Formats: sequence, C-alpha cells, structure tokens
Amino acid sequence: MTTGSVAAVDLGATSGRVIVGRFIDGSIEMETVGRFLNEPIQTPGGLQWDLMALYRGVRDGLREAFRVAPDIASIGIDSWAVDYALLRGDRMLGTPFHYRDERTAAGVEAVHDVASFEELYRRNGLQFLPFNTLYQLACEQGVTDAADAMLLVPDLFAWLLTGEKVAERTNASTTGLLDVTTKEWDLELAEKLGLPTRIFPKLVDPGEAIGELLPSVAKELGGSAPVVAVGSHDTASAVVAVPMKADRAAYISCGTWGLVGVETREPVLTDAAREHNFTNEGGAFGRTRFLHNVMGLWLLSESIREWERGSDEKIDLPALLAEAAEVTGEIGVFDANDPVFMPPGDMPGRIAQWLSANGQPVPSTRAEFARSIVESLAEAFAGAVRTASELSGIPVETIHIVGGGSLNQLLCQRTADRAGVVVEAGPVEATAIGNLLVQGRAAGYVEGELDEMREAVAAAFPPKRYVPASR
Ligand code: LRH
Repeated sequence: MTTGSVAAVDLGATSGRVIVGRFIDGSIEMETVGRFLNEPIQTPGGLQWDLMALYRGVRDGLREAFRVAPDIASIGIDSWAVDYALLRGDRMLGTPFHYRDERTAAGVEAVHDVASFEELYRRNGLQFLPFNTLYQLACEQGVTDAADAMLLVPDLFAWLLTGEKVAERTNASTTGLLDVTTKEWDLELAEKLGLPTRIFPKLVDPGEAIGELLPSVAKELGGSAPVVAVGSHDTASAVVAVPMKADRAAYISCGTWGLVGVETREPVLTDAAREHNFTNEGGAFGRTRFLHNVMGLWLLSESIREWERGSDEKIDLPALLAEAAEVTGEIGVFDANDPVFMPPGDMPGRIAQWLSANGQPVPSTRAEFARSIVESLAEAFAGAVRTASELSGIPVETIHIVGGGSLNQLLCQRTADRAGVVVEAGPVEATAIGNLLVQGRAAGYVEGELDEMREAVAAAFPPKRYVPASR
C-alpha cells in the first residue's frame, strides 16, 4: 500500500502547527489544519512555556485533522529540544521552563564542579550551551528528588495524548545525559550529578509506536490513531528532509536558530571538535547531526518585537528585507554567536552596543539593522560550514538552507557569497516534512532509504539556487 495519511504536530519557539500529510503513490501533499501562537510567559519563577495553551492548540489541530482525514494512520510530534517537565505519577511538577530563562548559570557551575566540560564532551559529544538539560536539571534538586519521570516537550505531549512515558532518542541526545557512543542513558553521569536515575524513561527510536490515544482523548478528538515516535527533536526531523547528498553537502536549518552542520555516520569527538564547540546530536536512521548552533532569525524577530513594543505598528518583514537589500555603504558585522544575544530583550540596543564596542559602524535605521543582522548571520553561517567541513572531512559542494530562513532571499544570497559555495534553498517546511516522512515510512506509505527519501523531497519541493556573486 502506498497511499494514506498521517498527522504531524510541529511545535516551534514562536508557533505550532498541525499538518496532515497525504502520501499518494510516492508523492506527498500537505494540508495545515491547525496553527497557534506559542507565547512564553515571564513568571516570578522565570520564563516558562504556556504548556496548556499549546496543548489546547494541539488538540484543536488534531480534531481538525481527524475531520479532514478520518483514517490518519498515526500522529507524530516534534518540538524544540532540551526543555522538559518533571512528573510524579500522573502529575506534572510545575510548568516547563523556557531554555532562554537565565536561571541556568548556577546549574552550569554545579555540573562543571563535578564533571569538566572535557569529560562531558567525551561522554555526550554535545556543544556547550548553558541551557542543555543537564544544566537545567542541576537547578532543580528539590524537584528532581520528588520526581519519578522527566519528559522532554514532545514526549510530554505524547504522554498527555496516550498516557505513555517514553524518551525519543534524537531529542534525548540534546539533554547531555545520553551516552554519545552507546546511545543509551548515561546513568553513571546522572548519579554523579546527583540525579535520580528513575526519572529517565525508556528510549524509543523514530518510527517506533508510542501508544494509542487515551479513550477520553480519542472521544474528544473524534478519532483515534497511534502516536508514533519521529525525529522528535525538530532539527532531527528537518535534517531528514534536507534534499542533500550527505557526503558532499552542508545544511543550515534556519528558523529561530541557525543549525549549521553536516551529517556523519559516526560522532566526531576530537579535541578540535570540542574546541570549536561542535555538537554530535542523534539523527534519525542512526545518523549523527554534527553541527553548531548559530543565533538564527531570533536576532531579527526579537528586533522587530522591540520596534513594535508599545505601539500598534506591525512591521512588514518582506518590505524591511527589501529595504535592507538596498542599503549601501559600510555595514557593521557582529559575532552572531555571542551569548549576549541569547536572552529576550532590547536586541537592536545590544547589537548597537556590540558594534560600537568593536569599532564598527552602528546602524541608524531599521533597514540598516536588518542588513547588519543578515550580514552577521551569513558570516557566521559561512564560518560554521567551513569548520564543519574541516572537522568532519566532508567536502562541501552545496549548502542547503531549509526552514523559514530559506524564504529570506537576501540571507540565502549573502550566505552563498560569503561562503563562496552554491546555496540551495528549501523546503521551508522541512521539519514537518521530515516528521511526516518518518511516519509514512513506518506506515508503509514511503519506500526506500534516507537517500531516496531525500531525492523524493527534492523532486516534490525543487530548491531555489543561489550562486555566489564572485563566480
Ligand atoms: C531549534 C532547537 C535547536 C536547539 C534549540 C533549543 O528549534 O531545537 O536545535 O538547540 O531549539
């Protein structure tokens, strides 16, 4: 059988969607049946996700999915990485924190007192990011003591829908507590950090069934289907759908973050990889996502939020980018990897301060700020591609940009120019497509291995080509 439908729940840092994918003899059609905002909330305890609002959006979307496609074979859920809720039995012990909450500095210190970054890298292969789950958990001693399970965000939704508690492996690889070699929980490290080993649920791989919808949920949604694990880390799903030849290409999954790297068969755990702060995250189909986190479109969206604050004005992004493309004269380029840009707040102010402190021209108009952001991202992307290639030994003939950033023509062109490599842009919906493909394969609607799936993506969503200006 090669015809059938599945539903993808794709949760991003600013919005969530539910998408029905129909596989018809090798081709794939997508219909967005639910869309909702993701609006984190500052509480006295810190910056937190509005989990119940998201869950309402997920349920409304799935209800619509069952209405338009009553026979969906499965549901797959992906979201941003690292964040979690702790549970005791069937009670959540608090609302998940946002990874941009600044409480983790103390956690970093506590963890590094017990295990150096060198030791951690040998064990988990992860780049240092202050919000990696292990640092967050280190801030929550009293709560972890009371908990009997930790569920990452997509697994949390799977539990809400099915009652089953599991940990999908690609996302578990972002916690810092998964052994990069065995791909099992590193319980020895957990014990060393004073974390109860009982909180780490059974690991499942993309394609594995998690469970049927709870009867009460099925009744409310007007249908039933199993929840199936996908690359539940959104970046893992996106990389599945990069239409690349992995032995000679790099990818940039560009949304809130720019995840820049290559796909390898084995982790790269050299001193040089550690020194360049490159990560080895688990990919679907047993691959490794060897990449670096660059700040991404967050720089732009957070600037826009600042400009719109306190007024009714809505900034038109395409118009702003068109103006940015016309900016002439010297443009300041800042380090898009600088952690100073991580927390929410006045982004243009921080950019201006960085540029002025580093003797660079400071933008004076919004278009100039936008151009400075695009140039700085393109520079950071080009640098990270070069480093990924050197560290992995993979020659990069093409850079694929997928996700929202693939629609930003100025960014695609300037990345091609600064890297001196052809950029192929799209698909914009890579994450949802990767989610759907893994489910389609599990259901028997999609045939072939990863390479063939990527060829099918390229045929269904032909990428847009950007040739470097110097060529
Ligand atoms: C992108 C992403 C990224 C993580 C970050 C927390 O959405 O999952 O891969 O590093 O969010």
